[in-house]
Amino acid sequence: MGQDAWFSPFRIAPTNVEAKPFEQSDSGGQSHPPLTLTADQIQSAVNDVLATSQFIDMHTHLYPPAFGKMGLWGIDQLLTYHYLEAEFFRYSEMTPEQYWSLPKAAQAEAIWQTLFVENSPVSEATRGVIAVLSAFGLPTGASGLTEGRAFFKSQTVEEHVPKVLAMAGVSSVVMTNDPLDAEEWKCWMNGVEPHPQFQAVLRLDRLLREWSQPWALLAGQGYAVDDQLSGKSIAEIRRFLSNWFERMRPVYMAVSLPDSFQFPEDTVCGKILREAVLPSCREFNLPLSAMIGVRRQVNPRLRLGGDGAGRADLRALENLCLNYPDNRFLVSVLSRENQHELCVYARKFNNLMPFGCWWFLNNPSVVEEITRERIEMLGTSFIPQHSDARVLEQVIYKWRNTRHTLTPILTETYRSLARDGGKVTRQDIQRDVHRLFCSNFAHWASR
Ligand code: FIX
Ligand code: ZN
Repeated sequence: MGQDAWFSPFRIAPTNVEAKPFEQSDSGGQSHPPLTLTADQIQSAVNDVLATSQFIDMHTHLYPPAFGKMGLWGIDQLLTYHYLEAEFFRYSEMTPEQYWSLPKAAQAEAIWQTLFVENSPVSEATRGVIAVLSAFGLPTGASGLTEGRAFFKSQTVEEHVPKVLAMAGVSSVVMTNDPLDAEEWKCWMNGVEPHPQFQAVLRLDRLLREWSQPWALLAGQGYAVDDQLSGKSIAEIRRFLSNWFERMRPVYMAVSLPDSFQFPEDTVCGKILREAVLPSCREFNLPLSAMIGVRRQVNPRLRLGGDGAGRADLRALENLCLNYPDNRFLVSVLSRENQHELCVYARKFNNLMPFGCWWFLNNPSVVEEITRERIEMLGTSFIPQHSDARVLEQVIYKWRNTRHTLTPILTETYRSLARDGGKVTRQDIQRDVHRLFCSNFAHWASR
């Protein structure tokens, strides 16, 4: 399949501009300029546009059915999401070691009992499960999981996937694809069929940050590389990236980076980034997504739930944007303290696109603060959110919450504009929502 076809889901219908009742005119066929909305009308127009617009989910950990067991869905997976596992250990006497020794179904039951039966599910992640159950008409206050399990068991994944994406108002999702993951490698090498609603991303964490391990894997696959990056190693890493570009047709390359990330830096990571990844991104015209500020395995006993966050020195980002003007950078920072700086840098460098409220920031209070700041400093030239969903049905609650949080923010933004004497029409709101949640990403990815 060619690049154009692969990109086709991004070319979703331009803003839907049909008139709503309060905008209809009795012009008798004559065309009038779009109706300027009053302060009262702005809220319902924002509400309606957000509710009816399709979004691109530009960073997830979801997979289409062809990836088999890699694609997580259903009640047991929802309950064993690592956000909930971390919360579970705050309430339960069970040790992580005891928990990990249980089969998945028993882990899910322990989490349901502790976080949903014995305590009120008021955190963002627990409310998410409630919202998903409720969206499918399943009981939210049951003492066990029988009904939920029966429901998900009766679904076929091929029908369930598009249904869930439609329920979430998401036209397509972007995956996270690591060619150095054994299971994922097998899927791609078996010639997995592209799915029209799932875009690939070439994820480079292992390659960039753990070179002492994957170099031998690459060597075993016929690439002339060594642990010191000597000889032809860099050229061979570029050949590896080129082969995976051809195989995956990714929409960007991506890496998550620690709070201690520095650039330039005389390290293996710095050298691979500078001499292999950045040139390859230019060669294939792909943006590089840098997710900065994760502190991996602060508490290894919690496994995936054991990562933390730290404030990063964003001069590394400044150096990247300044010295590589022909590269495009999609950037999310994990520390709340780095958000304002990120906006300042985006005002300096138009090869920088801030995106999402990542992970520990994806809570309404923090999303609200960050999104207001971004609108005030960048207008609509950023990407407000991605879901980071790991379990399919999470897109339902994550995108619902995003729409809910965005409604008052956009309403106030347009009311302020109207107060300042500006004219706001429904068409303006549609154009802006489309930019924020679709075309800013689509244009950036396919420029
Ligand atoms: O690195 C990432 O892409 C992170 O989003 C994940 O590793 C993290 O575990 C997560 O699920 C955050 O939402
Ligand atoms: Zn992620």
